[in-house]
Amino acid sequence: MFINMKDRQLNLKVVYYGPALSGKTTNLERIHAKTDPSRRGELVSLKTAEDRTLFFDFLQLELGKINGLTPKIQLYTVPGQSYYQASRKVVLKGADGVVFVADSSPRRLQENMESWNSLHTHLEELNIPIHHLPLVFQFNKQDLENALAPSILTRAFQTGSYPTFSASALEGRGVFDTLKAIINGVVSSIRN
Ligand SMILES: Nc1nc2c(ncn2[C@@H]2O[C@H](COP(=O)(O)OP(=O)(O)O)[C@@H](O)[C@H]2O)c(=O)[nH]1
Ligand SMILES: [Mg+2]
Repeated sequence: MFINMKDRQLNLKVVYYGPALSGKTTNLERIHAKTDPSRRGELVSLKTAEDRTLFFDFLQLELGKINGLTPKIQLYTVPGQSYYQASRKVVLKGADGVVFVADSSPRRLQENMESWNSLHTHLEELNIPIHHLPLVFQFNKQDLENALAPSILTRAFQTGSYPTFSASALEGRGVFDTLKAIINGVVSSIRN
């Protein structure tokens, strides 16, 4: 969080985290495509030649005023490939909230779990207590014929009290439900 008192702006950072290819970039592309251009910036993507996220994607949204401040939500994604450990940690720094984008494909369960564990490790290293951080789960790729049911994923991740959303970022389902939930979580944690 960063408050610029002069411009009465409140900058909030939300990070889309998850294994490689779970659909994090697709979420931001959907949000970008469906948000009024007057309320959003450009989608900035740093990609490799194979269209993979190299460092992060970035999208800024503007919300209605809160207590006289204009909140700007900055959405980031992390690169999922294991050799980008260090950049994942850098992107997480200063996060006010996290969306964990899980891949519902049964073949990706192991990668999901590794990514979920690495999130815990990074937050610990950054001294961010995970239980104080607003976090929302998205079970993406629910359109796949063999997608794992949300009840199975809920159990696998032991999501506890975290909000969970079924989604197909590809079809545009669940993307804004997820976004609204994390924004609500972040805004109410700041109010406290
Ligand atoms: N079937 C299906 N494919 C998806 C969905 N979301 C993303 N994808 C595909 O998964 C691949 C990786 O998506 P991307 O957003 O680049 O993943 P990232 O590595 O997490 O940023 C792309 O081919 C997407 O089109 C989804 O909801 N359903
Ligand atoms: Mg990506």
